[in-house]
Amino acid sequence: MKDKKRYLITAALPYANGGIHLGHLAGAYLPADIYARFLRLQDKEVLFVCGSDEHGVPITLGARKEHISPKQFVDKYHLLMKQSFERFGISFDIYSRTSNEIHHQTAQEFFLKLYNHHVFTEEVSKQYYDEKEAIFLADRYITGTCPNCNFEKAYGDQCEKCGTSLNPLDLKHPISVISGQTPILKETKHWYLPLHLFEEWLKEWILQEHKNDWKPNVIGQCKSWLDNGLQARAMTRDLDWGVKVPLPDSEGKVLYVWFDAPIGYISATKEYFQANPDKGNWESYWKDNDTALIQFIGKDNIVFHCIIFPTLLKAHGDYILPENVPANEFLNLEGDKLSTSRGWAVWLHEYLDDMPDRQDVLRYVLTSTAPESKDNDFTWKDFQARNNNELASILGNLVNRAFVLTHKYFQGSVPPCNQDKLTEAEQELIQHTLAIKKSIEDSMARFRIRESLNEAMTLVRLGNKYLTDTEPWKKMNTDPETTGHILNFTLQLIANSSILLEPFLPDTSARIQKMLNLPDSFRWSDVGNYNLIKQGQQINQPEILFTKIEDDEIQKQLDKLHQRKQQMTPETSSTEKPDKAAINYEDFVKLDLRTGTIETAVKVKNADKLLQLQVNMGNESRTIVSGIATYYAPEQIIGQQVCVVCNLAPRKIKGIESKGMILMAEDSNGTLRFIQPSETVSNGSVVS
Ligand code: B3M
Ligand code: ZN
Repeated sequence: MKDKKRYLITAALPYANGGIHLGHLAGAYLPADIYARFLRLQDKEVLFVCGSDEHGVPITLGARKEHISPKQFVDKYHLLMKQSFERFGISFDIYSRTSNEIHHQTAQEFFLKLYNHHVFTEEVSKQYYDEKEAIFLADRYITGTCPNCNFEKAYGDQCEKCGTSLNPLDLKHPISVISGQTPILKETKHWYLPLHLFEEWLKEWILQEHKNDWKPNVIGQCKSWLDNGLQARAMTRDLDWGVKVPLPDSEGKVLYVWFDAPIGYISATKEYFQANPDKGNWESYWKDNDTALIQFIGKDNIVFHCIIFPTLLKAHGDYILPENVPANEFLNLEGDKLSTSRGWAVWLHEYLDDMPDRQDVLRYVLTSTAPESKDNDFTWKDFQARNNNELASILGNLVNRAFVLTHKYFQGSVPPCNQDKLTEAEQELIQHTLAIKKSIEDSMARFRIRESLNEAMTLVRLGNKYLTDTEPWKKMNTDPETTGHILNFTLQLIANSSILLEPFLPDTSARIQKMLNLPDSFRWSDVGNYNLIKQGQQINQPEILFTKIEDDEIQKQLDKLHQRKQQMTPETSSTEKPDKAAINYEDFVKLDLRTGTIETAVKVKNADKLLQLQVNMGNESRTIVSGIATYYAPEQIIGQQVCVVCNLAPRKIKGIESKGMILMAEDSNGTLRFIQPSETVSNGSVVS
């Protein structure tokens, strides 16, 4: 890529329908962040934008599932994602959202411009319609059998089994996701983007112009789309949640989410400069050929970013095109495909709760195993090994040894280094440092971020070897001058490493530089300079950069993963739980069900899940041991009225006689809640 004046870096706008998981991070956000930091370290003009994608069927279906409005739904997940990114240290200049007014305006203006230039074709066609719910069934509102592989749960827009992109009309046995009924066909009007008219241009632009600088996996996917021939695609939908189609007579129609979402990058840029007018203007980032637009995404977004969005930009005419779209492949988890619906995911917000000081460990592991050219696997064992054997034993160890020795022999004052008497090994190390710097620059330019990190770590490995070979601890008594020289050189090497590592491990790098007590942070151009720390400079006491991760911590994570998978499995099966055999009324009235009020609640010793309750049943107080401690804190339930099975034979639980059982409802994720009268009744009332 040619050097450009400024860089606009985008990372795919995540749907506000859940949290951020490790697959998201490895796919787009972490490489984008590393790239942005790398450019900033070189004093390039950079803007890094992202935000929540708050429209489309993933949102409306999600809201429906949680029984809240789409607005409440996106508010909740936008906040969760924004906070997770912040806590993790992803260095967005702005994290916006597509429900913002500025975005609606920008997307509508964009649509109108294309409409006025007659880019769209207007077509009336038959689409599936749910008569019971009175809505058209776009995209994921409809499932059916895939015409390609016969998978029975294919979506209207894609079969997740074979990956084929579909149209609802392609599905065999279509079913409405909302009512479960077979839909009818009904006419509706939409505006289509005639992608086939751009085919030749796209072939030239992607397969010729960019054949050498885009990643092979990206070129490969684009080629396959282009070889199969492109078809017109509807840019509007019959939905009531989204950006309204800005045309008369288009009531109930919104822009297709994949039309509006990429324009979100533009709106976010506008929003940034509205808030920071002194920093420049949004147009220079979107309309000046001296800006490189680099878009980081996961592989499932390739067609939208490499074919549809560029076609929209080209058709519009005012905008630059992406310079590169470095898409990553997928990250698997413990040998299995990540799946949020099956509970097979590691959530960033939970990781940060469990390991609040280990941001850089995750950055390191995800980068070392980045799925850059093929799918890759994240395992907790590998996470532990890379922390213990690489970060702690190699990087942590080098820094610790150099600092401890400098304090021990020179009271933390950097000893002199005789620059004229550098040994051959030392001169070679300086050459290596320069070569590594160059090699990282080359790798980063090709988005080989994993390789770049490995290169940076090579210098640290060489530093360890140097220290081990020169054995300064054996020389102090006889040759303090050489000892000082070696330690000075090692500290210089550590300072150089801290610059090389900054984009990858920003927190660690800052900690090292703080330990070195350096006032100003270094720039990329300082790499190769072995006189960064002045003789006599006082350094701070060493902090342990990486503590070892023990087996039990890893086991906890594995348990959590498996538990969640088990909890999530009933979600599909709970509604499908087989009906129990029929009973007579006589059987039912055998149950003595009554209401009672919880008067005291205490945790049962040595039993995480149990609470011992005293329940006032009107004419008596009963002791009941109940397995609800995971769902309720004792103080939370005092005074609550519940339903009790009174004639259940008494049972000893953990040595306590429990007389009765509290009735609970278990929801699809395994959470238990009390069954309660809608209004307070007298204790001992019969439930029937
Ligand atoms: N929200 C899909 C995703 O989260 C989509 C990306 C939009 S980028 C403009 O993978
Ligand atoms: Zn299929």
